[in-house]
This record gives sequence, C-alpha cells and structure tokens, in this order.
Amino acid sequence: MGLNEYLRDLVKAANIIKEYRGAPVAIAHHNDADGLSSAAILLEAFRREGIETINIPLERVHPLIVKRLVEKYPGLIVFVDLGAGAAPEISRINAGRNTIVIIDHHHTPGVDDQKITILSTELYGISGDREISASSAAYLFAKTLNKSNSDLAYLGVVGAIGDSHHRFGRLESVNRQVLMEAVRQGQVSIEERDGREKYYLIVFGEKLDLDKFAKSLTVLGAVGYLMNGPDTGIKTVLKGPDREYRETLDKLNRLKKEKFEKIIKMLEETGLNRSRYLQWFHVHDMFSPMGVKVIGEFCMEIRNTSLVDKDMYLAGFQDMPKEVPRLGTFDWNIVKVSFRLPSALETRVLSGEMPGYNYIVPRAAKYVGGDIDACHGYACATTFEKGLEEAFVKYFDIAVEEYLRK
Ligand SMILES: [Mn+2]
Repeated sequence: MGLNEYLRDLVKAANIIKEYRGAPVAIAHHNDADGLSSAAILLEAFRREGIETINIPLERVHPLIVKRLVEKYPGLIVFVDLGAGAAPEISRINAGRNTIVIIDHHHTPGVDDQKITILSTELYGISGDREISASSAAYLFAKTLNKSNSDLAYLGVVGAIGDSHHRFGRLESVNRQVLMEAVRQGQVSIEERDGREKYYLIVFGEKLDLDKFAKSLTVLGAVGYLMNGPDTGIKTVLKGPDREYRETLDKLNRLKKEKFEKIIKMLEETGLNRSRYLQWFHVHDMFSPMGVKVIGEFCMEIRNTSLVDKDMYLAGFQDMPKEVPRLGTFDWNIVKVSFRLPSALETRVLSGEMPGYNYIVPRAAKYVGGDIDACHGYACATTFEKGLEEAFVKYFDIAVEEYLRK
C-alpha cells in the first residue's frame, strides 16, 4: 500500500461526491491551521462543482457532537483532519443513515461500514506525522475531483507547515510533492538557511513567512473558536490577508494575553496543586470564550517558569465550552486536561528514567472514562466528566509508580 493506492481510492470518494444529490454537504473539520486549510480546499473544490456546503469547525470529535451532526445534516458528511480515530464511534452513532467520507492523516482502527469511506493516509503507509498533512491529502482529493483544482496546491503547504511537518529541516514525501507544485505555480518560495528550509507564501502578492502565517491561522481557529475565527481563517487562506484578518488577529492576541496574565497572577498567589508526581491547576471557565486548545498553549508558556516545579509533571484543566459553532449548545459538563513537561523532566522522560505521558495518561484516563486524542511522551490531552479531576490525579500517580516499580 502506498500513494498509488491512496490516489486510486480517492477516485472512489470523488465519485461519491459527484453522484451526490441532496442537502448541502457538511464539512466537519479541525480548527487548527491544517484543519482550516483542509476545509478551505474542500469548500472551494465543492463550490467549483456547484455543490452546496456548510462547514463545521470542531475542536474534537465527541459522541454527542457526532449525534448532533448526523441528525442536523442528513445526507453527506465529510470529515477532514479529524474523524479517523473515532471512525467506529461515528459508525455506531450514524447507524447506516448518512453517507460519510473521512479524509484524514491520523491513525484509524478502521470500520466495516458500507456508508463510511475512510481515507486515512496511515492505512496506506503514509505517515500523518511527517509525510502528509490533512491539507495535502485534501489537495490530492480536490485534484482527483477536478484537475483544475491544482491551483489549490499552496493550501496543502500551509497545513503541512501548521502541523510542523518541516520540523526535521524540510517538507518531505507527499508534502514535498505538493510543495513543488505550489512552487512551480509561483505560489510558494523556498529559502535555504543553516541547512533548513524556510517557506514563504507569495500567492497573494506580499511575501508572507509561512511559519508565522500558519500560527496566525491557529490563533484564529483556536483562540477565536467561538468568535467566528475559523471562518475568518478559511476566508484568509483563500483570498489573502485583509483588514478583517489583521483586526481579528490583533483582538484575539490581546484577549489571549489578557487572560494569560490573569491566570499567571492567580497562580502566583495560590500556587499550583500538587500530588506526589503531578502539579496542576484549573482555570474553569476563565479562558472562555477561547477554545480548549488554549490550555495546552498556556501550559507550554509556563512550563519553565518559577511557578512550576521542574521535576514534576504539569497539567492544566479547562472547562469544555458548551457551545459548538453551527451545532448549538450541549448539555455536558466536561473538562479538558492538557499535559506538558518542564524541560528538566523532559530530559528524564526521553532517557526512559521517568514515564512519558503516552504511558501515564491512557492508563489513568481509563478509570475516569477519559478519551484520548493524540498522545505523545512530551505532550498529551484528554477529556472527561467534570468532578473527576481529583480521582484522575490519584490514578495518574499510581501509573507513574507502576512504571517506576518495573
Ligand atoms: Mn492535521
């Protein structure tokens, strides 16, 4: 299995789209730079085919969200940059009703369901961690749908940079093929610096640093999640930065700074809670209306400050907003927890002396019914029912001790 098989199966998905007649196609997409670029590609490609669409930006796939999606948007639903991991749940909740296509670069357990087509690149041996972004996958799909969509190549690159697929020095594999298509069309330029490649977006006339541009999209999508930020991001990648983009970005950056300063002040006064191995704090709804991706960023920002014990694991809790754009409000009480490591502890995790989050968190989350999205040794996140925070912390310590005994 490889790229050829992936391209072959994209044709099947393209036929599903072309033959589809019915209610507008719902496009459920992640709210980071990769997810926004992916959505932009699909929205534009479908528009060119005369297919009506509606986009639903999501922070994560939750069973109640899937249920609402399936009921509110009967017909065809396309998931992009998320959905692969939750395919069995989606299948169970959909129960044979809607036609569903998942274009993703995350791992999937797969599912045997005639109504669901999973195009996770991982099933084809193409790594979603460094070889292909969801946006590169969406771009290949758009080109399969119609050759004339090759002018969307730069959007594949934007998503790949957003997901840091150039962190080893340069874009590789499928991402690189898409990059070269964008370069040939004069949309992106490459500069070599200290053995690493820097990428610039030139398609809109001005020369934009792609690292900075991709970061700004994630601010729009994540900080501005409940303030129409995702749509501003999608519009910006399709049409170029304008005044609305700059003003929204300024406003969101100011909001984030203000909220971060407030929490830092609070933590300076109260300190963090401590168990045997974990130091943690809870912002409850104080980050509202920002999305829950922000708590991970905040942990990253304080992990090496004097607020934090450099030898302890670090976790931040945030209430999950009850609102999802275009899906309405949800009657849930969920907390999101993000984990990061102080640098000193990170060294000990890398050497294997201490366990990574990929060992600890899935074990502890199991006891509180937590669901895990992506989990690395150095960073992880989970969500579970509010009120179970203390119980979770107890199981966290038990998991660390279990590792240390071995
Ligand atoms: Mn992605």
